Amino acid sequence: MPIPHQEMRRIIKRRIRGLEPRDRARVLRAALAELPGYYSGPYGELRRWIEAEIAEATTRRGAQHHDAYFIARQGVAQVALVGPPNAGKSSLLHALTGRAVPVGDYPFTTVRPAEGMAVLHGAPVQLLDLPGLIAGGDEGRGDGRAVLAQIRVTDGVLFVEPVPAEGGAPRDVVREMVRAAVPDLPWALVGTKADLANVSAILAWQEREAGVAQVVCSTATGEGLDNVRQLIWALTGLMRVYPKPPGRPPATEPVVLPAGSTVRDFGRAMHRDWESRLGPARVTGPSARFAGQTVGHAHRLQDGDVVELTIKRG
Ligand SMILES: Nc1nc2c(ncn2[C@@H]2O[C@H](COP(=O)(O)OP(=O)(O)OP(=O)(O)O)[C@@H](O)[C@H]2O)c(=O)[nH]1
Ligand SMILES: [Mg+2]
Repeated sequence: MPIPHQEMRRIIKRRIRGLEPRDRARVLRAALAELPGYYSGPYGELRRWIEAEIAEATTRRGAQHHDAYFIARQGVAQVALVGPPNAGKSSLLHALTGRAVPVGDYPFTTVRPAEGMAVLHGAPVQLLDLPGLIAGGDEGRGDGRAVLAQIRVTDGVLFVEPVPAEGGAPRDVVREMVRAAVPDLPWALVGTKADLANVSAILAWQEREAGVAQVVCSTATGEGLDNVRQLIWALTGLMRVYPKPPGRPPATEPVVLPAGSTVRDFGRAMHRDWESRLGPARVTGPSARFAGQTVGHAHRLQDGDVVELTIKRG
């Protein structure tokens, strides 16, 4: 049972009182990482408040240098595009978010992290474009340490690697290094520049990566980009639940919750006072055996469910 959000805000305020901006930003980031993953409802408000506080702490003079590299999380999840130099990370960020970032046919085009929002199933997912990583980055080669520090606070890693045009290249050292540094983060793999590889090279790559959540794409032709979006959504571990007010059609805007959330979690995300006043709920969608099934508070919802809550008078 998470700490109620008002109490959480008080605790955070107390923790940052009197701190230098740089320490304040550090404490705030840690607090953000502890929050339940709701985007809407009271925890969503709390999240936005913390993000605004971080922005304020990091734009003050004196804090700038330390935090120039750090991109605060926005949207429902932050996913990092990670890979060797020249892999097509920035091209992919541009293709998925429209954000104009430098793209170049040479390594280390990207020298600072950039971000963009990919709207996936109506929910804003923040993608980070990071400088390329090289072997030894964990010992500080390139900007490896700073890049790994940013990866550590994201919600998932999307490894970006060109599909070897001739097939048969060895497994990537970057992947091994990052997975060793952040063993708990979920990850998936995108093979880029598919337009430069022939069919047998693509099949060989897919076969070598069998068992890994992976897709192949090309930002030059647009091929596979929808699959990349699906892969990112799955990586976030989030699901959409559509509230249905009694006697009215379901809302078009979903509430975004962590996968595995229950009716009780949904009620809490909808309104801070509802959790203790929940009556039975009616569910239509993937988690329901039939449309309008009546379920209890512990019922686990699934992506795409429509839920009608009954709220007892308080
Ligand atoms: N043919 C083809 N070229 C691509 C594709 N994606 C990227 N490129 C090219 O590959 C080169 C590197 O692309 P970037 O997006 O800058 O790669 P990056 O991974 O961000 O590189 P760094 O920032 O240096 O780490 C550029 O010349 C791109 O135009 C693709 O799908 N097909
Ligand atoms: Mg780049």
